[in-house]
Amino acid sequence: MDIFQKALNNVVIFDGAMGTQLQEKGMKTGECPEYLNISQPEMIYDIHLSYLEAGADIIETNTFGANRIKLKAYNMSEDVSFIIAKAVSIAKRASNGKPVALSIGPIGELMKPYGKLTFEEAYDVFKEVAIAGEISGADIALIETMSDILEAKAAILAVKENTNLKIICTMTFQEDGRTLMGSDPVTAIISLQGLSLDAVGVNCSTGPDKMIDVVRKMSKVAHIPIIAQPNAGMPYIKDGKTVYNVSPEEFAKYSKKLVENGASIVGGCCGTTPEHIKKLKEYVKDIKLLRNTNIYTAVSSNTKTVFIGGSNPICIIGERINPTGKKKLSAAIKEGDINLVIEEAMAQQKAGSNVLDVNIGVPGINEEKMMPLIVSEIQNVSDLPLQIDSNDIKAIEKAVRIIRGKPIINSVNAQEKSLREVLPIVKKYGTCVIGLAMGNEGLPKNAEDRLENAKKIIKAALKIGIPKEDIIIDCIALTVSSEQTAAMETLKAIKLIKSELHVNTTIGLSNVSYGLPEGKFINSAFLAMAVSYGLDAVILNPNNDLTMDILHASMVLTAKDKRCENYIK
Ligand code: HCS
Repeated sequence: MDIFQKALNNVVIFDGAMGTQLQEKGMKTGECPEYLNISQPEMIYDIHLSYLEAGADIIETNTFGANRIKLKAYNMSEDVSFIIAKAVSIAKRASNGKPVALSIGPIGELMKPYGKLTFEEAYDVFKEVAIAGEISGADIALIETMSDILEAKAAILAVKENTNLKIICTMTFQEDGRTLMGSDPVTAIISLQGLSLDAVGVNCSTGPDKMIDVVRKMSKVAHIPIIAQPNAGMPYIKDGKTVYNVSPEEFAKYSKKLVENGASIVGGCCGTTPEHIKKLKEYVKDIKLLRNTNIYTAVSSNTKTVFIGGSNPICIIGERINPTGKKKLSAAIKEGDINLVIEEAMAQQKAGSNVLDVNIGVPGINEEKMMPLIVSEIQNVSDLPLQIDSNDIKAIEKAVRIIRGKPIINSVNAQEKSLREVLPIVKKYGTCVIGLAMGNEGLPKNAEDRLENAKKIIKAALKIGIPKEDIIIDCIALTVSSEQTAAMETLKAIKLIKSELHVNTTIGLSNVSYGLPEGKFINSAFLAMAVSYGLDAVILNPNNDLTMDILHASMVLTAKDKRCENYIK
């Protein structure tokens, strides 16, 4: 049986450490661990065999550092495929039909802006590894010990776009409960699981005790099996040797807790031995697995997750990064000067936005090239999740591809062309999407029109496997100055769409007051009404104090501001 199927109901046992086992067996300091696949294949084979004898359902290859950048230190950059072929063949010979996971560790250099490595460079490094692994006969790509969710994303996409391997991804967390680049466990899951992973989780880190909390947090949001592979404690130096001091028995007790808290695939990382895996198996074999049934809508940046809908506060999406009607911003974007964009991003974050909409639609610019650059620059200064707002489908894809976190795509509508172009990108990158409730007939006339269009969007999205909770329907606020009943139709649509289709809703607020003096009064009153009709998110100018004050008051009145905390602030 496929181990991922098995992991839905039964605990799957992974093997334990490779690197520290090699040290144990005499690998010298400074020696290339992956070269041992060539120089001492029997040693690697014996390690695999001992883990299988201890009860592992799956073993991983000795290829953690087998990428061209890490192998450069040993003058072996050109030998990636050869080393991987050797490693996989040793593991397969030992595995006796059990699945073999290709270990894919971090590249060993930091990605921008923490280092110099670009997304595409990282992608190419992982692509070479993944292709070699598949050709050699690996069953699964195990992307492990990741500290940067963007490096993990580059690896996942490299595997997914170039092979048919199943994919597991594990992040590693520090004492403070975050990865080195600052992602917390929930944000890591939100950011990665939508990329069609088969399992996601945590490895290495600080020891099995501290991992329990990480797994508990992950299990509240993960919709795929969670894997946990802790170290045998924190390493320390004794008599010049690195030592891990969690005994097999103690390790197994913690592993049981890992399973009780949501992990369904467990194994070991640095410092663990076949003894640890044997004990672990004894302790976890009969535990009933937890199933996460929480349904929620969430978006993320590198360090933050924002939940949308339900009893969460209204999600405030700042609309200011948009050149429409802004001469200075248009000119700046056209000249490639992004200072104004950065200023807008920071001002909107300060004013209380939860998400930033990014629209750089200036005629004549190469949006496909500029959008990813601007998005990266914004992520360097702001930790808010982003919403990519463009008519250029290539620009959308280029941007969501390199974003750290789970963005929103703004937008898809009910027209065939839009559904056909946008939804596959939403699915592939696991983003949220704003579904504009309009279709072939142009602007909707009434609430029922909006409902029909929303239905079309949801149907098309579900058909290709996009979860309903990733769709946020924009109920389309139209100008009351041209059609006075328009506002009430939008409000009715919010209620109708929420009650009939059970999806989250949003509006682009400022349209409603277009053409009227003192638009802020109309906007604010309309927003208060929309909140009472069940609105979940709003796209607005957060720099308008009146609108923001009314929004916060509305959240108090609709019980969306727990203990009135935001209002009092
Ligand atoms: N699978 C690797 C992980 C190192 S963090 C090893 O050596 O066990």
